[in-house]
Amino acid sequence: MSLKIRLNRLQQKLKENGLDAIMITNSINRSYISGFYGTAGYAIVMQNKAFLLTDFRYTQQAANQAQYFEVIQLEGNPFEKINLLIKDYDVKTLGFEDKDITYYQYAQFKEKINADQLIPVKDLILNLRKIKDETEIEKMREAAKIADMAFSHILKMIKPGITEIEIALELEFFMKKKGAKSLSFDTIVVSGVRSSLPHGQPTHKTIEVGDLVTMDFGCVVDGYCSDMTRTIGIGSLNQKQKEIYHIVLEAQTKALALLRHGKTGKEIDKIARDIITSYGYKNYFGHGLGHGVGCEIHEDPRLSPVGEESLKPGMVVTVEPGIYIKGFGGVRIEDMVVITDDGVDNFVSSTKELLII
Ligand SMILES: [Mn+2]
Repeated sequence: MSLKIRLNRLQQKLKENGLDAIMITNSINRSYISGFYGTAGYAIVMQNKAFLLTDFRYTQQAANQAQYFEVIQLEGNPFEKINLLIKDYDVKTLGFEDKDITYYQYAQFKEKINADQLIPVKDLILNLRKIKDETEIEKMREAAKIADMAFSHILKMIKPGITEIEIALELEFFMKKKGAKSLSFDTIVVSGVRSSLPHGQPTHKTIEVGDLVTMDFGCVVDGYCSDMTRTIGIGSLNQKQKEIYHIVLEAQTKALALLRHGKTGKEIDKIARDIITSYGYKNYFGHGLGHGVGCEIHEDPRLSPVGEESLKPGMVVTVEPGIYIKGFGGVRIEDMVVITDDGVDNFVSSTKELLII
């Protein structure tokens, strides 16, 4: 989808919501709508026009990237230029991103912006971002592919004696070498009893025979994140470790198989949760099944007991059940998929068979 279509979708929303204009301050939303990747500026979108106000450092870049926006250079007080636009285009109702700004900024807006009404828009643009277009999907597919390659690579390095931190650093180094701009989040590597920490940070603990090792990682390509988790065994695993692995795998596979548009996040979460519950591990799966991914690692929709939203083609979500037993260890398996017209397309291709290396 081109930037033009994104802009038009937003302008349509302005009409539906009775807004003459919206002032976009969130940098991710600003680049999503305009194509401008600079870190400072205001995008002001009206029903039939769009402006990007930024300072000298970025005006040239903005003119190149934000092809459907008129670029205005800011000097000093931004409110003078904003008020000029409000006056010239007779903007009475101006939407603003209430979830993005501080109380201080809001007070400034109220005092200095001359629109009749400042209207909070909540998740207006975030809601547009939920449905990914082909170009976004390709970027996420690439980011997932790099993570897949990193997993294959790390399997060759993991052996007793290597530390969690060394594994995490190697994953990160590898992904950056393959073209990732940054990491989607701080890489999680937890082993042995520490694998019961769903979001544990890697430590100097060494990997030992009999450990479960959970690795949760992802990278950013062209502004889009990937996310995957695999748990492996070292040397040999006991019956209970194998049991929880296979329960999590069954829950993950079943939820993926039944994931399709029209279902709610809550319904998909329940599929996985019911399986884990049926084996007696209800209280050991204490987080939601998955989340949307895009420019940010955690976006809507949520696949969780509170996910009321109906899923649609083009949404990209994770499916990541887990079982975590304090003092024993844990397992999580995570894929990232796009919802299609007839099911899902899985971006992650690393095996989910229990690997004991
Ligand atoms: Mn995730």
